[in-house]
Amino acid sequence: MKFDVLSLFPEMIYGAFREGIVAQALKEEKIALKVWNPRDQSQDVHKTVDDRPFGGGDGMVMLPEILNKTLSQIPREKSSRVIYLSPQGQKLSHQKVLELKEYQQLVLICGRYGGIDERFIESFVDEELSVGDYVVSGGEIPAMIVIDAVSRQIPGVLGNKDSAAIESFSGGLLEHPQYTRPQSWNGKEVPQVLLSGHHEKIETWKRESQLSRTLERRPDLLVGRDLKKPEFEKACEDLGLRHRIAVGLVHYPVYNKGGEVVSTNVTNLDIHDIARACRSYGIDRYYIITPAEEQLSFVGRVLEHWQEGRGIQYNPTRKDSLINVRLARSFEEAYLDWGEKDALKVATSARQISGPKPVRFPQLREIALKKPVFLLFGTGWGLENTFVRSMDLLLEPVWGRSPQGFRHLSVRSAVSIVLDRLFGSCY
Ligand code: 9D3
Repeated sequence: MKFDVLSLFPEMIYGAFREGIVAQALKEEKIALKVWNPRDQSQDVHKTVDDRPFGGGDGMVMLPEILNKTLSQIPREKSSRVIYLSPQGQKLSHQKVLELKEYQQLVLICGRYGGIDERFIESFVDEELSVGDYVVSGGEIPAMIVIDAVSRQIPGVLGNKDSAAIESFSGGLLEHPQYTRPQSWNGKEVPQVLLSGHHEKIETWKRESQLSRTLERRPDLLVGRDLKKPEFEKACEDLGLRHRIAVGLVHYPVYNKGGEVVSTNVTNLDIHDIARACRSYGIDRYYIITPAEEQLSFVGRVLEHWQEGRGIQYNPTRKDSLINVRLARSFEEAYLDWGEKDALKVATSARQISGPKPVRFPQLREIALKKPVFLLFGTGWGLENTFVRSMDLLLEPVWGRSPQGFRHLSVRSAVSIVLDRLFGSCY
């Protein structure tokens, strides 16, 4: 791997790699590094490399032609990528590092001042990379981060001893805590299992610490992983974290078209489709809530048909999708039946309603790892206002992107979208 860096401060880059793992790799020629200073291409007496931005604004903008001349000097390998380090770029990740290590050459452009002329980016830059959502003084330190992270992935750069570290982020988990001598220090002991010499138990302990640390400190890293897997369930259990979610489909009190508070009819589609969505997303219970006796007996007959009656022969998987379905006469009854005493009551609504604390999807995603959540959906024209005000939180509405502001999802669609946003694995 060859790294070529365009920078007004070559000594920052060279200096960083005079010691350490990357320095060793340079010495052994496992990688190569050269810094190119745009100032060397400047013709005038002042060695100008930048100018004031058209349209005004802070900082000075690096001149495109100077950058072009500097870039043209660099001998290029067949497989080469030009990267501009900038706050506007994609965020660097382990995935990106693995992608970059496949090139023979990375040309890293460091900006200073107010950035560089956009036309140079359009003409010569393959991609822009950021190192995170905070401001640093220039592209040099971000370029060093790229060089360091990519170098570690080049075969032979890490000794055998360290090469396990290559895995560290691929596992997608944080590392377990480390201990060294003495066994007892500052009144604290090294965990007994690490001294036991029992290899298998030690490995289990390490894995469990990784899981519980990640759950506690970086639940975002677990987005998209199957938290219902036994090892996660155990780690969650140990920490008192478990996805405990109930969904309630409320048929009373809800509004009708005319804004009156009514009790709606239960529909066959809502029974089955929402049950299947709930099963697919690991929801513990799906309550169909209606005070109307004839509605309750209708649902009872439907459930009986698929769970015990002739429906079993017709479609055996229906039974499985319906095992978490329950009937309740009111929300209170459902809440008591579920038995999660400190469950958060979370209403959903397409309308903005004053009262309960609004909560956004990413927030609720994290809350749901720590507390049981009862999610309520209204049929008809939505949950009645005082009912919504009796809840702990109001989930933000699902915003689509209809240019005319059309926003009339069926409750079945809304449930699926909400479940996927809260528990789905798109990232
Ligand atoms: C007028 C300039 N600034 C307004 C806030 C924007 C700006 C441009 C360039 C601020 C800092 C910088 C220097 N930073 C980088 O070049 C940079 C960077 C960063 O600041 N954060 C995260 N990743 C990166 S990659 C390059």
